[in-house]
Amino acid sequence: EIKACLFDLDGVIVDTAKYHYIAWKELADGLGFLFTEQDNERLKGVSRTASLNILLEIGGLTIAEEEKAKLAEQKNNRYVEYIAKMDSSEILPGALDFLKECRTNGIKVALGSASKNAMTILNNTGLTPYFDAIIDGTHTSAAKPDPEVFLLGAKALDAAPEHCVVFEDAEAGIEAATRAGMFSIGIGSPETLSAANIVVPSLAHMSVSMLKESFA
Ligand code: B16
Ligand code: MG
Repeated sequence: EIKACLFDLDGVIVDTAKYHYIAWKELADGLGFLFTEQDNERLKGVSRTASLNILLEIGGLTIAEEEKAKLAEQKNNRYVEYIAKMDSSEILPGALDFLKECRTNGIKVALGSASKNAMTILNNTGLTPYFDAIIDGTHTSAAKPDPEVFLLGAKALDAAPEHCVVFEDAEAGIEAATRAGMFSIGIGSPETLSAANIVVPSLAHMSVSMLKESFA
């Protein structure tokens, strides 16, 4: 029986990956190296600090910890400027309808995001009222693939992990769901998300009846 659905934010509900990419690219430009869209794939679902470390590895740079903190802040300031302009038009196809459909069918809904900017994004897109619980990067101490974010979500909804379904676009997120003992639905391509229980291209391809069939 499905009692709760837990949703990743970036790449599942909204496409903020493009803003993360532009902000990281600007940082790389400033540091004097090229950062491509392909490089950016490695940053999806990964925390800010871990993302910076991957970026610096790509640029072949070794940088002191205090300097790293400044660079992460610089990137975040740019990212915050971009997401400040977001509105409901940036909700991904099918996402809002599916959130509503879950609740109509008595399934509770939680956010499970690595982002420390999740509340800004939810408020700007008008999505905050559609969640029964919100767990983001400000509540967690361990990043995905650690299961913490989803376990906290399940706890907030008072649902046991075996009654929870996770929707994720990143490999690290699918691993986190599996480690939490939850059913996982990959949003994206089956090649990158092969560890998920099932994979669909987007939430526009998902319904509660389909979910119940695959969960059974
Ligand atoms: P912030 P998600 C993740 O969000 C993003 O996918 C990832 O690219 C980003 O680095 C991470 O949040 C941290 O975000 O810098 O805003 O705290 O996919 O877990 O919703
Ligand atoms: Mg994501």
